[in-house]
Amino acid sequence: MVSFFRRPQQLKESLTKTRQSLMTRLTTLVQKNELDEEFWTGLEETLIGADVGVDTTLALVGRLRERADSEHLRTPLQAEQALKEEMVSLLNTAAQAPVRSATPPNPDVILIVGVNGSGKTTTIGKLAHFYKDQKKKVVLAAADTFRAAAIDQLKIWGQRVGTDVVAHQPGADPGAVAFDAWQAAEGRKADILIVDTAGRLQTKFNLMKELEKIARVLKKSDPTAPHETLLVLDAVTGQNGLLQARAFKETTPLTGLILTKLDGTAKGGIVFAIARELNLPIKFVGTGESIDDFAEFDAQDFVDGLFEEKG
Ligand SMILES: Nc1nc2c(ncn2[C@@H]2O[C@H](COP(=O)(O)OP(=O)(O)OP(=O)(O)O)[C@@H](O)[C@H]2O)c(=O)[nH]1
Ligand SMILES: [Mg+2]
Repeated sequence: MVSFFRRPQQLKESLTKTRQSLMTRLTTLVQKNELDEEFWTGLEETLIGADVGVDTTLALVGRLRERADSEHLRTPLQAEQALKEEMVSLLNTAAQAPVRSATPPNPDVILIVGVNGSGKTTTIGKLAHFYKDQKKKVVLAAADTFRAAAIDQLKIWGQRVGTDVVAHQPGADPGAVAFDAWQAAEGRKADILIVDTAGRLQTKFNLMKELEKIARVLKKSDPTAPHETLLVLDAVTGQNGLLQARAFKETTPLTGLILTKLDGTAKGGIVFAIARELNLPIKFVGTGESIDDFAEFDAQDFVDGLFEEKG
């Protein structure tokens, strides 16, 4: 859709807790002299401890053991190097989704979904800022009409970033907001329309119906919209976030993920479980509460950030 800049240093800082937890254990392990059973078991425990998840850990370690045999790896340090390669390859395998775009003057439409509190509205503010930095014109749609505060929060982000926000009254039809916002975005020759949605309704069923309706209404204006449907996941929720993601994926055609609050968790290893089990690309990560605490996801930077010492 657009060309991205990268912020490896910020990503690395946000991974401090995960890196410390991982490296404390790994440093002891790689001091061993040989790749014995104790090493492999220790490695499994270390990865599970970083929330990589049991299945994904077993797959990673299984693959490493094969490589140790076929490539005659002898030392834990060699195995650690191979582990990094396997981790990058695992993350890149999931990141193959085709990029879809609108035909100008229609805007690219990004629908943001996720449970309440996962960081959707904050992420939309950061994303708008990210695209504005690239000289893109952005319009925001306040289609989370469930709470009055949600609309105000998006308006505040709009002011901060300097983008238009299309909003109706609290309780209004989110489909109508999305429709008006698309028309406004097209009329104002915006490049990108980002749609905020509710995270909690009376029931999960209602929430899924509402998301479906928003997508349907957008298609009235542009049958190719939404071009991206990104699920926002709070990294702090670890394995529980994975369950949420599965539930969304069953009913909503997702094109990728945004993982927030990486800075607040030692369980950044969840990224591997997510990439492997959901087979969805991770597009961005949230690395703090400020507008700039946001980075395009890059597998190599992520894995480097997990292993290297802060510098
Ligand atoms: N530390 C940290 N905090 C974050 C990050 N992203 C969001 N938050 C915080 O998470 C909280 C919830 O964020 P919101 O953006 O309101 O979440 P939401 O998904 O829109 O929530 P609902 O509108 O209730 O569904 C806020 O306090 C944010 O500042 C992040 O990357 N790091
Ligand atoms: Mg919100």
